[in-house]
Amino acid sequence: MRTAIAVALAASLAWTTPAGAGSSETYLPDGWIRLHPESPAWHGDNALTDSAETVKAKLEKGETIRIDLAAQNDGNTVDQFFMKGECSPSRAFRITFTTGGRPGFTKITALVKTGKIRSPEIRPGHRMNHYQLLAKRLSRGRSGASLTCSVTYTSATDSTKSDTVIARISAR
Ligand SMILES: [Ca+2]
Repeated sequence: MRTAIAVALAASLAWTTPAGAGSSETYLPDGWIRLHPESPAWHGDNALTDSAETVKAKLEKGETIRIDLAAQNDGNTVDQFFMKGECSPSRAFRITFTTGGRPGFTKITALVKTGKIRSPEIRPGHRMNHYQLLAKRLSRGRSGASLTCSVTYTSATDSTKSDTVIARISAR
């Protein structure tokens, strides 16, 4: 009897609170980006437009720069974010996406391109920051060559909510 009541209650709750729709819950990924370690300040906090969340770097031949990627949950409920990275084609640079930190980084470039990176659950006001973009200028990269990478975070609950940060890399 107790089991039957519990099942009925669960069914009722499921019916009265459809996930993400028609409720007061809000979902909003807020992407951040920074040059590491030259510019410790994040760009893009509370910004949802490209111009406010773009970093630029010029690289010498053989030079590699690390760009840190993060996203804060600016919604009012727990959410997960999908992350997708896209870069314009260029033979002048090698782009690698990584995750981790100590004791080392793991390359996840192919997975980032698919957009199937899914964060753990993030509470409101908290953020994920375990991804990096590494850009290396190759020896064949001529001066003036450039490419642009965009990284988009999308709410796993409400796919209409997303935010994109941008890195513009050029050869000095
Ligand atoms: Ca942002």
